[in-house]
Amino acid sequence: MSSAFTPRVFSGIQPSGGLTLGNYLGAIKRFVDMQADDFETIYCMVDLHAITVWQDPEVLRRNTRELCAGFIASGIDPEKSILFNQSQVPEHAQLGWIFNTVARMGWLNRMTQFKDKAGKNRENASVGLFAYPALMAADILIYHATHVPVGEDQKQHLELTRDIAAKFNHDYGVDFFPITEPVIEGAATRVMSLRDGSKKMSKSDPSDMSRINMTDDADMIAQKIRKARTDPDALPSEIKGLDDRPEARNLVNIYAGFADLSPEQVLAEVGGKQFSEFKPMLADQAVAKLAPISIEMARLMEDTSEIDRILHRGAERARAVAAPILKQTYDIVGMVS
Ligand code: AQP
Repeated sequence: MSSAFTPRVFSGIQPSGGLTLGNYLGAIKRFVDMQADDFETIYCMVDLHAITVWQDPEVLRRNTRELCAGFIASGIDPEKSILFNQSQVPEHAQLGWIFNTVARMGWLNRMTQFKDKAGKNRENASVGLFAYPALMAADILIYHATHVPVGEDQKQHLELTRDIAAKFNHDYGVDFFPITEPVIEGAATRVMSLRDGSKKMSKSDPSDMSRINMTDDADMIAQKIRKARTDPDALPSEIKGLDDRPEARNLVNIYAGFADLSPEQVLAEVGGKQFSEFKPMLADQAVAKLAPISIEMARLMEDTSEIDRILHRGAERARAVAAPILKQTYDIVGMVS
């Protein structure tokens, strides 16, 4: 990557439902860590992405505000980081259109998230769902972001973002967009469903028992962990012992994510224990970390005017970065202004 670019972090989350433990460990917790490092940090509620699958307008409004509350309650400081919702910075959609002309059909056809989300009824999926990764590339590159913290499921979209930047630079003979670094780190980059260790934990899974929601109270968190699917064996002491045990591996990874340990370190501590002993330990960790966040989220949601003010101010700050980059892009492409 060219060193001409200022280190800048961008990432987003869809307000397509309530936040899950997957979003927390895979994304938000790491957003907070990067805020403390020497980066400019820009975090976004990607509402334009959310509507690629139909959303009830009232629910979308509530989810956007609740997501903002989740960011703040988890430790994102709206003074330090730029926090806003995507639709209020029109440069995202404008650059997204340019990238629709750069991305190739063949590239988008390979995206596994589209295949998973469109399911068998692909003919009936929205065009937006198909074009989603080009808009995601625009979300990142409209800020010349150099680092993007995400969960494992977004790896392919970030590779596409790099391909789009490289093709744009090549087609127009410039070195304008950075080749962004994905930051996929830690033990919990892919938190799995509590009911099925082969499926990603997701906000849109029909089973509420499959996930921990950031708004769940302490009793609910403990109950979901108690009922999480496992196997009858004790936990191994070595990581190899988790091979072919996806549910056991998932709970170990979640514990490691909360405790800021590696899975190896967790197994050194809990190897030999039965799940009847390990699950309460995990529940204690989860409740200690998540319950204060959910209480703070509820408090922030009591006065949404303060959230709206934060989003409005965040959008202004974001536009100040995005507008000159869009203008330069238009100049490069040949738009008369
Ligand atoms: N299970 C997960 N484990 C680790 N990271 C995860 N992320 C999501 N689920 C997990 C990360 O959270 C960020 C925001 O994701 P998103 O909400 O924008 O989209 P998604 O990945 O499609 O999340 P969901 O929960 O599965 O949403 P729905 O159900 O609406 O499709 C990303 O960094 C993602 O990697």
